Amino acid sequence: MEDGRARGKTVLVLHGPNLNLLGRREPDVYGALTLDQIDDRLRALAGELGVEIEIVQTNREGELVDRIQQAAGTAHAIVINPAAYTHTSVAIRDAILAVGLPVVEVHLSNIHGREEFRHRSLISDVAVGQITGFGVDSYLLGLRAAVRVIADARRRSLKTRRPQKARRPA
Ligand code: CA2
Repeated sequence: MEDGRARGKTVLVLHGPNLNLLGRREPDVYGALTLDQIDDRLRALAGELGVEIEIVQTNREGELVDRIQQAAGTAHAIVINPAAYTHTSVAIRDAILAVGLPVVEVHLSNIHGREEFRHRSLISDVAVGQITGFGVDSYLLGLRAAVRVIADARRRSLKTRRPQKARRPA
């Protein structure tokens, strides 16, 4: 258990379009694991860290937007691989800004080492951070980062709510 302050909190993991094909095509770029195998590793790590995890894959931009909006009431942080929408989606960016939840952007491949059009992310500056190029470990590091962010926020809120020590009368 890394930080008990996040125990019982929920992290939403969102996988964007075509990631359901993982393990079946382009293993040189995206690795040999299937999405189910990545999800199994995420669930195992969530168990170790003591957090709840919800995982969704969709090929639809609008569904990613819906899930981000719904997360406002159900999750404490989001780990997202927006896949191709990383480079195009103002709608996903706006949804992230609207809900105000901490978001960790992850990519299997190093988007900065690939074609020019992949270098730009519309998400990175509204995310807490971006983890790119570590294969499945990008997701696992992303989950650890999300848990850390939740724990830090909780620590800060406990600090501001803690009653001040009574002062001795002069
Ligand atoms: O490296 C990543 O995680 C990406 O988000 C993956 C996206 C790509 O558009 C981004 O630039 C970087 C593509 C996901 C497509 O996944 C496939 C998996 C197997 C076979 C074909 C595509």
